[in-house]
Amino acid sequence: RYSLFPGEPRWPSNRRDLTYAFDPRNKLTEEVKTVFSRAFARWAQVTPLTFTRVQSFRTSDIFIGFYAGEHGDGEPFDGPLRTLAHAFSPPTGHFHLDAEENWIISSEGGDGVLSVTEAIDLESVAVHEIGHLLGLGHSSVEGSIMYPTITTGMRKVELTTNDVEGVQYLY
Ligand code: TQI
Ligand code: CA
Ligand code: ZN
Ligand code: ZN
Repeated sequence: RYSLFPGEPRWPSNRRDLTYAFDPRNKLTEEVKTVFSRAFARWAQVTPLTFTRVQSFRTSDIFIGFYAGEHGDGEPFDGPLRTLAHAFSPPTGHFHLDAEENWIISSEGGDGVLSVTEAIDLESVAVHEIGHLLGLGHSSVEGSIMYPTITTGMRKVELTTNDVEGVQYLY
């Protein structure tokens, strides 16, 4: 079963067209930014929400950045592995990733088994964290995107029925 945050926070009905921006200090490549756009598209497909990338980091709804260690929100990152990323419940929009992870971008249609150990698939984490940004907590259904486990080198990006039910309850 999916879960929600206490009080069931969600983006309000007058804010269904959401914008996102990357922290300009990160200087991310287009390849990395494309991974996030694919992750947002998976959620947009099953909800009335849209996600548009904008340039202005200050005025967007969702703020994405890679940071190392303490980065100003009292939830420091911890170097390789353990905590990989965190996202806050709506309508906060902060989505932070640990800059010290060995992030990898696996190809569409890859078999999900990579020889790189201790590497974390960026798109898999992005799809999971966007679930949190939209108001989903963790799911008890093994294999769902919101199930709280991920294996290094593993690609898990397809929403399951349970994830879709959760987000469609909210929106
Ligand atoms: N970060 C945790 C997570 O996103 C942060 C967290 C812990 C959390 N408990 C929470 C967020 C409750 C919201 C509600 O789950 S993490 C996974 C997992 C992490 C974990 O770095 O541990 C993924 C990041 F567990 F699902 F695999 C991404 Cl996919
Ligand atoms: Ca870490
Ligand atoms: Zn943070
Ligand atoms: Zn989580």
